[in-house]
Amino acid sequence: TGATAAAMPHNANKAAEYGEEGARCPYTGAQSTPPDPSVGASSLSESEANEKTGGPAAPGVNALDGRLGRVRADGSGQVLTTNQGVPVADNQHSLKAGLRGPALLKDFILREKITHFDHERIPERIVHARGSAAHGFFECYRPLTDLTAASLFAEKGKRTPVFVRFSTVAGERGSKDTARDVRGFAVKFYTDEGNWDLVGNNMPVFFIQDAMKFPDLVHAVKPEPHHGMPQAASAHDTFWDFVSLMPESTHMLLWVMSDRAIPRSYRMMQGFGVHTFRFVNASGESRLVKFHWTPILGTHSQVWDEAVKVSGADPDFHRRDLWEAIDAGKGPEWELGVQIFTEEEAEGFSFDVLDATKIVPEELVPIVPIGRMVLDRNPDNFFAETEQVAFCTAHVVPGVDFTNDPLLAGRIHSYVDTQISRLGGPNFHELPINAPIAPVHNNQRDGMHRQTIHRGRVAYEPNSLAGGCPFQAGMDGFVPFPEPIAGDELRGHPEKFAEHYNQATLFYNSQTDWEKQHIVHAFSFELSKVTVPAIRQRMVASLRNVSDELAQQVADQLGMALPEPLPRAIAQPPKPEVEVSPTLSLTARPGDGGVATRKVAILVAEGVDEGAVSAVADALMQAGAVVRLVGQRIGPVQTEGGGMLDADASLDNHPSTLFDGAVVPGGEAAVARLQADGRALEFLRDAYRHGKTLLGLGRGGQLFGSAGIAPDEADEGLLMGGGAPAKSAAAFIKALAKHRHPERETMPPMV
Ligand code: HDE
Repeated sequence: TGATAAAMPHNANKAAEYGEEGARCPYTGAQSTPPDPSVGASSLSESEANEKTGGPAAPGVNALDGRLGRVRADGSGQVLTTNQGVPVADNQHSLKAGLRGPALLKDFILREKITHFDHERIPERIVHARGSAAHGFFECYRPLTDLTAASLFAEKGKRTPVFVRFSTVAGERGSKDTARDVRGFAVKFYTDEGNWDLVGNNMPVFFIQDAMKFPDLVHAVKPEPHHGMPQAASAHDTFWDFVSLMPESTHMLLWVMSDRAIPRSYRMMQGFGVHTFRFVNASGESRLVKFHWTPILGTHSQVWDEAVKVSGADPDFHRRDLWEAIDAGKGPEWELGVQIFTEEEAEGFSFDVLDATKIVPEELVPIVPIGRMVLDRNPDNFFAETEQVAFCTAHVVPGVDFTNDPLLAGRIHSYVDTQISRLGGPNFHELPINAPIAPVHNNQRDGMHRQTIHRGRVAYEPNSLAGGCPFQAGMDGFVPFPEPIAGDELRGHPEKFAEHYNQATLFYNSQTDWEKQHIVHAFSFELSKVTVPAIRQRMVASLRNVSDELAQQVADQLGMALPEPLPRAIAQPPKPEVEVSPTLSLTARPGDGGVATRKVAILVAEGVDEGAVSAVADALMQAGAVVRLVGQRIGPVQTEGGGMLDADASLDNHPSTLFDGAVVPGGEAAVARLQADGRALEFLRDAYRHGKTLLGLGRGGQLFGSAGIAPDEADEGLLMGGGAPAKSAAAFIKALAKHRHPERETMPPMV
């Protein structure tokens, strides 16, 4: 029909009105066969029992994948339609009364398109607005039935699909990835007994002890309300005003001012459940539990100057990193570990395990690995999956229960509540990304955007008309742990909550020297942005209760005298069990020692030594690293021997902050060109200053001298190779696996 229509005037009776041939005919798009009604059809029907009954997926099979497949749509080879499935003839022009006349109200196609567009945005999350997510699975190492009835921990090798979203906290949806901030680490387990959301962070403690203070904390850290600044940053008056008046936040401040707050990658950070939870076994016995995710790649971070520069060079740095690694088949993996202890043990601790500003040191209760999580599939659609996923701390399964942590109590309410306005009603659990794999049957009905078509006339229980169905599961269902409660109704907190500094000191004293320096620098930087001197004073006074060494250095950096320590809430703080915990240093978890997915730049210019480039590139790629040839511009580069290389990145579009290491090959002419290019010198200076692994081959070494970088035998990450490039490459790979060489840092930087 398309061909015939194209040859004919749109309205044979009014041919003259349509002007020249071609202007008048709406049927200009390619015509194709009508859409296949089965593609993209959404079915949440209960009758598809095989899809909804769950059960352990076969190893290697993600049960969620099949379920989401039923709602995927793909327009390839399909005709364009309205939302009612009516084929659209012309997607270029609105309907007008005459070519130069007014658009017509009856153009339902235009109106539908624009109306839908007008409503494309939903409210962003009030916190954790910016995030990235991926699919994967959790695999249980061994049955944990003695500890918990949770079905995902029932058998060795059992796999449960997961969807995991990482996020920053303070920034808006379009803000940068590399802000100094806490990172969210939210895991949705689609277990065969319902969804369990473990909504954690990359730091094991929190700023506040009680949910009552959460809106205040968030209002303080978000952009200041009068002018909406600063974006995705805590370095401003209102944040420091609030936290300096809340000594309970001090321990968390130490974490946030450490390099934990500027991770190299989502793939290289730990995750923590933060609160103390409960495991409950089938006999109703309960143990207290803390959850820990440990990345196989180790814990690695950026340095501040680098994070600042990356935020300009690639605001999507972490999103891209996660996406590319999964795309390349090298998805990240974490081990899940638990600290298990009894209530009696907890009572003996010098701190309260219901206080989310405290950790349970590993020296006190070791971490036992119980399973692993692999992220192996990127979402198909950012909005449908990453944006619409709704994590709720209230989503627990039989075998997992809460404690009376007063921060957790507020969260159990908040997350469900926020989804109702964010996702537009109480049926957000039916969105494909949120729908459990386990069957859903109850008498909840109706509400905005209801998908399920409930059959029958019974929507109540007890009933006889439906044979009593759906019926209560009894002891097979979720039975809350019968914790005895005694006490008067009152507002207040337990005694141990009043000790605010012991673990901040523990954290500071457990860091390496360079980590301590980064903490000093972070406090100094953030407080230097505060405009009211009294806030700075108060914060430094508080730091005196953590460490005089820390407080003195920060005071020096701020050009102020050391104030008197802030009065403590309790005069005689309890003596902590553990005073140094080396596991709190980033260096405690160096990773698997490999360089897979690490990014390396090889600087090339006309006249580069091609043999050296290929020897190093081959060795790096064999080790799994990602190699980019960075030229003065992208495109072909003639080599010393007359060959051709293709520079796939340039000094402009790929500054050194986007790489983990850099190599400068020889080739006299190439080195001379780079010596005359300020961008190449800046590239090396930044890479050096940020502790990256560097290799100069042959004359390539001279470029370092031009950049002001002196050879240093003691620096393991600064290699000058005079011999065979392959041998130098091996040394480079070994140094790259160490991630960074912070020992070379000086304050102020000398390069
Ligand atoms: Fe959240 N938090 N939070 N939070 N949180 C939200 O829920 C809240 C807290 C965390 O990727 C919101 O769906 C309260 C601690 C993550 O979608 C909201 C309190 C921890 C995410 C909310 C806390 C977290 C959120 C905003 C104190 C670490 C992102 C949108 C009582 C254990 C989840 C949403 C995702 C998101 C409330 C404190 C982690 C408003 C009231 C402690 C990872 O419901």
